[in-house]
Amino acid sequence: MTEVVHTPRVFSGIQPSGGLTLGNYLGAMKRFVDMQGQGVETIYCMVDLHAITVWQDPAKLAHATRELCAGFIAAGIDPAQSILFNQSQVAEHTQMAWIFNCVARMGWMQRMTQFKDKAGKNAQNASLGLFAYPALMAADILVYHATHVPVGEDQKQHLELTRDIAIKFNNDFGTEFFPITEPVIEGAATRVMSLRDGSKKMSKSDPSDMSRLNLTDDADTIAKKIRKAKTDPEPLPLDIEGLEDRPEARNLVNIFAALNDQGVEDVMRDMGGKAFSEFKPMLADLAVAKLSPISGEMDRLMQDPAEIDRILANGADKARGIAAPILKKTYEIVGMVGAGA
Ligand code: AQP
Repeated sequence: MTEVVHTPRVFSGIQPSGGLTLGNYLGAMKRFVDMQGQGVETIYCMVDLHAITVWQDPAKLAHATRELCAGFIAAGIDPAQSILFNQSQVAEHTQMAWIFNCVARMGWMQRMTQFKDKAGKNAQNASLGLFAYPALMAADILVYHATHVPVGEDQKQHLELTRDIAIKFNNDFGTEFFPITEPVIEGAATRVMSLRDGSKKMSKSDPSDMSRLNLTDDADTIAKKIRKAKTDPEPLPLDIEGLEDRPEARNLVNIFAALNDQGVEDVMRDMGGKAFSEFKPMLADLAVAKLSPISGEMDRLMQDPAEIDRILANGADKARGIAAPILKKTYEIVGMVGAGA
């Protein structure tokens, strides 16, 4: 069999499960922007079907989807250069997910740490959708034959599962139809941690608003959250090695580096030895300078929700144009009558 070479294509998604956090911005969105305009097709999705794996108030879900779209555009995603849409408008995602539900094994899903974290002690009461989430995520990616997926570190396990699904499908059906997708996890902020607990990731759904910076926070709120961020009593160490075993200090330094487009070593060269009382206001100023223009632009875009809906519908049309033939071919490979017609 001749080896199939898949054209490079980037896909990634974010759940409209609440406001955007600094973790989503630095771990995902900022890197989505970097990948745009590099001569590779970029597809970015508001994954509303993933969001409903845990309860979402319908009105809030619609608002969060539009706000997320505004966030993408405010952060620098250009709907003329990237395909920008919400998942539920392209039915091919769920159709492909069913095929993958039948390829993935129960044991694979049971190993997923995100399910264990989100379901908590009450796994029997979690939705079936939360359990099957990684198969839908594999469908999101593979229904576009995406070869590269920029994500934060927390999504690594799900991407490995996507690769396992592609490999098993290809083996089962004797084909090389699906690419073996590469995760793109790089930079200082692939894992932004909670401001209240350096061992937990910063998350939209953390019950404490003080644990995260939201892209919609105003300057005073950002300064207050950073001032109150948990730290230890020691000043910053003199070098990067000194950050080991100091998760809160390491997190703030990582955030500074990522916001300032610097390496962690460079930040330590400039900031090593400073007390937190000196470093935190500098971090707050930097965060305000970088995030305020984004939140201002989000506000402006949210004044015209009809325009956002037009952008999403237009993006969905373009997305369907890629996904429909890939789904059709998948059905044909699986043996569904009528798929080849
Ligand atoms: N703390 C983080 N550090 C780095 N990257 C992060 N991402 C999320 N949190 C961090 C990245 O953001 C992208 C979108 O994530 P998502 O919204 O699909 O779901 P998530 O990873 O579960 O994010 P949240 O904020 O924790 O949402 P909830 O609370 O609803 O579960 C992904 O690329 C992710 O890596």
